[in-house]
Amino acid sequence: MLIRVRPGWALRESEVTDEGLWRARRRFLSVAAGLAAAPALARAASEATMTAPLPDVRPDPAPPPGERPNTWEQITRYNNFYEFGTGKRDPARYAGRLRTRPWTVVVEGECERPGEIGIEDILRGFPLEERIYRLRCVEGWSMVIPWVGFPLRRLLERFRPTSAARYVAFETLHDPERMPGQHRRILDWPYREGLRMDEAVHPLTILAVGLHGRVLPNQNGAPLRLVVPWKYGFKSIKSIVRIRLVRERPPTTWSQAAPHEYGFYANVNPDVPHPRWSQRYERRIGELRRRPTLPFNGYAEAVAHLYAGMDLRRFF
Ligand SMILES: Nc1nc2c(c(=O)[nH]1)N[C@H]1C(S)=C(S)[C@@H](COP(=O)(O)O)O[C@H]1N2
Ligand SMILES: [Mo]
Repeated sequence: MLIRVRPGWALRESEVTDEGLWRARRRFLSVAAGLAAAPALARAASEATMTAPLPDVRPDPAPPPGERPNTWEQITRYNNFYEFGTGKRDPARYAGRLRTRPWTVVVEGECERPGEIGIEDILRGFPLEERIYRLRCVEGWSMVIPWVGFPLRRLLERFRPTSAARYVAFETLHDPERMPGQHRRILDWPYREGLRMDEAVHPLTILAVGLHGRVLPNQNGAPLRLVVPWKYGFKSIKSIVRIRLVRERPPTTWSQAAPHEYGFYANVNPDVPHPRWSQRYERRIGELRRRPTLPFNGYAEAVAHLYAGMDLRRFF
């Protein structure tokens, strides 16, 4: 969040009378005092919203060079999570009520051992790693987020996918009592996403259970959300309760709602504009300047081969 304060020294002396000058100085001093107190206050306020630390997190061995993660405050107060409202500040306000214990994820479909797994077993069962990733929203803003999670493929392995499993489909919890945004039919609930199997088992694809070394806050998709860093943010489905291994490409929420605007792949691509705006530039939350958007969100070296020979304008 940007707070704009007109600095006292911006007043030119010729603008003010003696009395005015005195008032301007006094204003300057109180603004300066306010600014000095601000970081401490902000720290206290943001500590109040912080979740518990996660133990035993292996640090990211390859953080993106030259990137500084966004703050806790920025990452947890500016969100898209339509189950709690369409405003960017709605999730921080309203997601707190969602109880994420107990929580069970069903894994079913084309696998030898369909079943379910509870969030406590997930937390115990997979070594947690930090992954500092860029997140690029289709709307044109971006952040750098230090996720805590583990590769999705580690979870899928446990259920033994068969060779018939060519895609993975994901669903968010559907419970309008706990997710009041679902009382409104703005989307076809539950929120659904999908990946091709090779995308799902790619080592960059993770399930996140935390950020900034702490338990994932509800507004960011607790207790378990997908993160696919080379795709637009909407692919990173939150608060997952069902994972289905399937033969056919599964329907996904945004490509169903507006098929001309959102495709199944949704790879970040500055060369393919959204029909209503360009995707060439992005604005990092907390900055004023625009940055050029990178192909595959900067992860081309790791993932471009997955799409060799595909027309990325057609398969957007
Ligand atoms: N269930 C669900 N998942 C969702 C969304 C949503 O509305 N519902 N929004 C998506 C969009 S558009 C973005 S940009 C990211 C935002 O993640 P963040 O709030 O953790 O930054 O979540 C994605 N996952
Ligand atoms: Mo997004």
